[in-house]
Amino acid sequence: MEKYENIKKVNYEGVKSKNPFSFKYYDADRVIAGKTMKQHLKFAMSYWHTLNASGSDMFGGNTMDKTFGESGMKMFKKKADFAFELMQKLGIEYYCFHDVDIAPEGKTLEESVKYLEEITDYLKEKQDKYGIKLLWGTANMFGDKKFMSGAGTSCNADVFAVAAGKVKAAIDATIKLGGTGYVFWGGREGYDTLLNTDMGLELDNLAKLLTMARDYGRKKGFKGDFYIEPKPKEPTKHQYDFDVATCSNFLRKYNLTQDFKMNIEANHATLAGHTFNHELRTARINGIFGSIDANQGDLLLGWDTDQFPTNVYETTMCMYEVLKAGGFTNGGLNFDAKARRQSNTTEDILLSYIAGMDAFALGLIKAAAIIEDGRIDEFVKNRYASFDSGIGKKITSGKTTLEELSEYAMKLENIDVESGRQEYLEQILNTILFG
Ligand code: XUL
Ligand code: CO
Repeated sequence: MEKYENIKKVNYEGVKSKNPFSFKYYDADRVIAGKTMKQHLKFAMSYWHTLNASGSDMFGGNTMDKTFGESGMKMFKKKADFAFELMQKLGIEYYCFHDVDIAPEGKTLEESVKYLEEITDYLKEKQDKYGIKLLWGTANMFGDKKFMSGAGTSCNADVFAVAAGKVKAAIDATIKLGGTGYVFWGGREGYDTLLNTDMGLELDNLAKLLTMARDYGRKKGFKGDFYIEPKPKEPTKHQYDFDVATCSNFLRKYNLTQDFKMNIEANHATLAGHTFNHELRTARINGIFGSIDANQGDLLLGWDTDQFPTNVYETTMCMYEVLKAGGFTNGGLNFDAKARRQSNTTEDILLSYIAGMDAFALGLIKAAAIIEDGRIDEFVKNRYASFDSGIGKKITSGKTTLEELSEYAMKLENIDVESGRQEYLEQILNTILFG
């Protein structure tokens, strides 16, 4: 990695600019639908991809060096120095981390917690100096070999206890740094074969871990949101937190809906066979929309590629859902994304963030334009107009019975269902996107 001193501030220069190190759409203080772009988008840097991912894959080693020529705690301090300079140069005001992203791992939990305390002192100073905030924290409970059968769903009670200890320390770190969220991504909480799995016990135990985390956090004064991050597969064949609908059912069963919302990741949505906006919509209508892990997958590949998001159709429909949900409260847009293995320079990190931030800025502009234009919302409203009065109104307000509906239906002849007009609506979307 190059020295951060070489990174220059990235400014908004507009679409005509040919300067690769400028924003073409992201104009932080521009007001869209009543708020600045910065307030709407709440961009966050993911520590793991940006400071740690080094380009290795199943077939080859690192293509990037992110050690800063150091090791141990010294290296992690250098990473922090770089991270805060990078965020400042990009105008990113939030970041997210796992415990192991920010500090060395000790041989015991006790040793790891000591390192975490030392580095969070350092990060706190940096936050104050740079005016940068923590969006959310989490604990990595999937990397170490003891987590091979899961953490909260492990078959081994000692592993469950270590997981609980890690969650406690990561919640402490999150509170200390003023984070407004705490994430549970299901790591290896799932199974590879039911032949060796007690699914009922595993899910009950997972709920116990989440409940204890909630109780501990609240006791310590944490007022932010707890999040579950749905993902259907990878690393296990079947992850329990399959998608938003599955997680919603889990939260209801275990009485956790008051404190837990969804952290929705685009690439996880497509792995589940859904669109990103399907997942966002499902969360919105269930009152559990919380935060976003912004990235994109490759539909020709069957795994979690965590690419920087550049697909403007997706960012537009995402921001449409965010606007309709009333915007972020404790959540934000965390770039859970990494530069490709072949994009292996410091410049590529900057260019990746610029591309992702611009794609979301453009998505926000276009989403606001769709709402302002009104034709799509109006179409949907009119499509269901039969529920606004008469028998339809009786159905939606719960004031009818099967008998009454049957009697009503007996008298009906030739029912014409309105055209869905999909192509017409897609054409409207294109004219708004491309002018
Ligand atoms: C894994 C993933 C994680 C979570 C945090 O697919 O998305 O990085 O976001 O643990
Ligand atoms: Co994620």
